[in-house]
Amino acid sequence: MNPVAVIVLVAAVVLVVAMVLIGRRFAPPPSESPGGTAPEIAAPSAAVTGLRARLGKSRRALADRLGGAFGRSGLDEEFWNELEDSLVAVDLGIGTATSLVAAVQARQPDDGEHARRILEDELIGMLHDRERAVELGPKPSVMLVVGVNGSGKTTTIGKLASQFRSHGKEVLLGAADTFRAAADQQLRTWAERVGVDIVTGQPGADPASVAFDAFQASRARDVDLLIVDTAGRLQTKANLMAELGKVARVLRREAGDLAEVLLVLDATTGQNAVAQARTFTESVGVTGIVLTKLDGTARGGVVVAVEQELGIPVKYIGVGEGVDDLMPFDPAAFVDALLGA
Ligand SMILES: Nc1nc2c(ncn2[C@@H]2O[C@H](COP(=O)(O)OP(=O)(O)OP(=O)(O)O)[C@@H](O)[C@H]2O)c(=O)[nH]1
Ligand SMILES: [Mg+2]
Repeated sequence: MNPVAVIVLVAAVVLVVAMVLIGRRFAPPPSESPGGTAPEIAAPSAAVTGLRARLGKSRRALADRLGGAFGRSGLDEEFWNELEDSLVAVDLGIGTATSLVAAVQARQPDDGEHARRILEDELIGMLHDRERAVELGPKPSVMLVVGVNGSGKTTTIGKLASQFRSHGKEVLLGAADTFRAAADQQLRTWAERVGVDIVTGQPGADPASVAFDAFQASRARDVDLLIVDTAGRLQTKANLMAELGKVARVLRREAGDLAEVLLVLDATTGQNAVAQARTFTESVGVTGIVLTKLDGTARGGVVVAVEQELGIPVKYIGVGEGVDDLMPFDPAAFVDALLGA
């Protein structure tokens, strides 16, 4: 080849390479879809993003277990088994997990992501249609708060008092936990912190008589809401459950009806929460559940198990130890926070 032809050829190659590079540099970013428009992805609401962050461990546990499964294109036997195992592991309970998997299967999803969306839909369906609003009745409304030791009753009462207070309600606290030393001091600290009054009894006094005194005080002071704290007790201790029954009876007799009997369940206890809910309901007629410590567990699914098996609505969830770490339970935000893509 003569030298001139070689130079022309080299120049042509350099020119082509340069044009390709320049073209890439200034090319528009690749579009997200063949049609040239980015797919619409709804931004999660503030409630969902906040809850996602708070649910920490529950969310990661489900995501870790299910992330791989949901990424699949083919849905074989192994996929369905993995899905069921994951749902059991986050404490949905075997019965609920099995019926959920059957429901998702019946809707014949095309792939893992489709199955995830159907699961979300089925879960929300299961949690739908329950009365979760906490309404105060005529003054004074009474809330009784019960549960096993350390489930978060006193802390929840502090958070509730703060919320009602910030909505302009006059709140009084009744310290009917006369059993544990320093229990009334703990409640008093909360009362001072949120700026409400408290009625206490002598250590060892009959909790029903403290509840009675607290109710009389709430009527005399014309407060909107009396919240009565009780000592933690195992649902298996019949004498302590009978004592609690008496507190509820006295308050019902005085107040006519109770605005709420809230059972505080610690989400970290997993499936035992269902047994607790059953016995407390038999003893005092629980009207709503507060599921605490959802920030520290990989077992958020117990929410669904409790509602499915007992039909008692979860009204609040506790997501931390701070005064503002109590949220009304919102099924859609909760399921999205657990399963959302
Ligand atoms: N992380 C986390 N901790 C919580 C939550 N709710 C309560 N706690 C903590 O759980 C512990 C026990 O809370 P308490 O409110 O004393 O529980 P209790 O049911 O009143 O306990 P007893 O009166 O002894 O039966 C405390 O350290 C609280 O700060 C929550 O939602 N998240
Ligand atoms: Mg307490």
